[in-house]
Amino acid sequence: MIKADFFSKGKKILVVGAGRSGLAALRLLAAHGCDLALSDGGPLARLSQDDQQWLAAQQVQLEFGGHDRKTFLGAHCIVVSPGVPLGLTPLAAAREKGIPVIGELELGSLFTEVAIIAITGTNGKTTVTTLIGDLLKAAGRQVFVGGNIGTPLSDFVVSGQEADVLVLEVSSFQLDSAPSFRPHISLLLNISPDHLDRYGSYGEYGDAKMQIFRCQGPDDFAVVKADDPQIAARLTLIPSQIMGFGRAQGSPARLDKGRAVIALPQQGEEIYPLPAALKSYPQSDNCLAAILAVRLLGCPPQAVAGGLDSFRPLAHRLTPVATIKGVVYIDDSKATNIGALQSALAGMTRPVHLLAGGRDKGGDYGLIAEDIKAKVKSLILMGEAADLLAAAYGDFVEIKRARTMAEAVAMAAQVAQSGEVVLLSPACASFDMFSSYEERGKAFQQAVAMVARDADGSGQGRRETRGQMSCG
Ligand code: UMA
Repeated sequence: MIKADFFSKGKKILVVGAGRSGLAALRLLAAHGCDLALSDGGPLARLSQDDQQWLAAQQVQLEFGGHDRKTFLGAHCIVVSPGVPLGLTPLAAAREKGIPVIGELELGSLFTEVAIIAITGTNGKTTVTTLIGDLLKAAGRQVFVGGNIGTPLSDFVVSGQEADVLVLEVSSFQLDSAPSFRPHISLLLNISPDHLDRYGSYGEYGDAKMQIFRCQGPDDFAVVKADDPQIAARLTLIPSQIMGFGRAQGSPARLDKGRAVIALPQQGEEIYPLPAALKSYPQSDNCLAAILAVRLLGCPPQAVAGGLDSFRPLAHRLTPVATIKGVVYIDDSKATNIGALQSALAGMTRPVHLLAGGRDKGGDYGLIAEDIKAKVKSLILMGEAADLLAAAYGDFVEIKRARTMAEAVAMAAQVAQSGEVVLLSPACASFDMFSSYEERGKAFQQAVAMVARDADGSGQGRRETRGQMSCG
C-alpha cells in the first residue's frame, strides 16, 4: 500500500481528469514537490485562466483532448478522478505494469491523522453530511465538511486548517480508488439502483458502497440502515461495531411518534423531538443516522437537540415551492435515481401529478411500479428517458409528454385539483436538458412562479415560505 512519504521530489505523478478532484490532487502533490503531469480527455479551454496559469507556473506536463498510453506508463503513480472509469484502457495497462492507481480521496487521507466520519448511500448523503457537520459545530467541535460535496479532502490538507473531526461525503466512485481509506465512523444510509451506467450490475454497485467499511477495525463504528434489504444482506462483511438505525428489531436509533429515540450501549434512552421540516420520511431517517453518529463521537445531547432545531433542509430536496389553488408544488430535483423517487412517493399522502425523466442511469424503473400505481394520478415525462418511463408505467397511469420544464408544469397545473400535489422528482440525471439538478430545480420553480402569476389574477396563488414539505 502506498504511503504519504512516497509523494516527494522526483516522483512522477500523473493526475487523470482536470476537474475539481484532479486540480485539488495536483495542489497537494505540488506542495510535496512531485514531478506532475495531467491528462484529460476534454479540451484545455474548459479550465479557467487562473487554473491554466497555475498549471504553467507549476510546470505541470499537460495532455488534453485524449489519454496517451505512454504518459500513463511513464508515471510512478496515477491519481485518478472519480468520474474517470477505472477500466480506461491506458489505466488498465498501467495497473498491469504494477503502477499504483489511487483516487484523490485516498491521496488526501494519507496526509491526515484527524478522525474521519464518512457518509455514503444512494440518497441522503449530502443532507446527513451537512447535518452531522452542523451538530458537531453546535457542540463546539472544529469541523471540516467536504469530500464529494464542497471542498475536496486534498484541499483541506493543503490549507493547513485545524480540525478535530473530518466529515466527508463519499461516493462509490471515490471508494473504488481508496484502498486504505479508514473512517472511524462510516455511515451507509441506503442502497438502491444508481450509476448502473458505470457498474456491471446492481450487486456490483452495492458491493462498491460496502468499501466504506473495508479498512475499519473493531474500535470503529458502522452506522447503517439495518432494515434496508441490500445492506441487511451484507452485514456480515462489516468488520467494525454495527449500529443500526431504522425499523429493524433492536436498532439503537429508531423513530417513535415524530421523535428520534437513541439507545446507546451502557446509556439510557435519549429522546430528540424532530423539527417539523425533518419529521417525515426520508428526512426522519437522515436525522436518526446523523444523531447516532454524533452521539457515538460524544456530542452532548443538548447540543444535538439545539443543532437539530436550527438545521435548515437543503434546496431541491422535497422543497415546497408554492400552493396555488389548493395544489402544492414540490421541487425534488435532487431525486436523480429511482430510489430517491421511491422515497419521495413514500412520504406523499395526497394524489400526485409527477414530473419525471431526464438522462437515464441504467436502472430498472419497473422496480417501483407499485409505488407509482399507488400514488401517481398523472405522469408528465421529459427528456431522454421518457420512452423508458412510459414503457414501465404506461399501462396503469395517464402519461403526457413535455418538451420543456415550463410546458410540463403548465400541463400539471391544468389537471391538478385542490388537495393534490405536483411533484418534480425525476428519477434521472439532469444533464440532457440542464447543467445540473440545481438548474433543473430552478427551472421548475420559475415555471411554478408563472402558474402563480396567472393564478394571482384570480387571487389564488400563494408562495411557500416554509422550509420543507413535511407531508405531501
Ligand atoms: N475525464 C477524463 N477522462 C475520462 C472521463 C473524464 O479526462 O474518461 C475528465 C473530464 O474531461 C473532466 C474531468 O475528468 O475534465 C472530470 O472529473 P470528474 O468527473 O471526476 O469530476 P470532478 O470535477 O473532479 O468532480 C468530482 C466528483 N464528480 C464525480 O464523481 C462524477 C464530484 O462529485 C465531487 O464533488 C468532486 O470530484 C470533488 O470531490 C459530483 C458527483 O456528481 C458532485 N458525484 C456523484 C454523485 O454524487 O452521485 C458520484
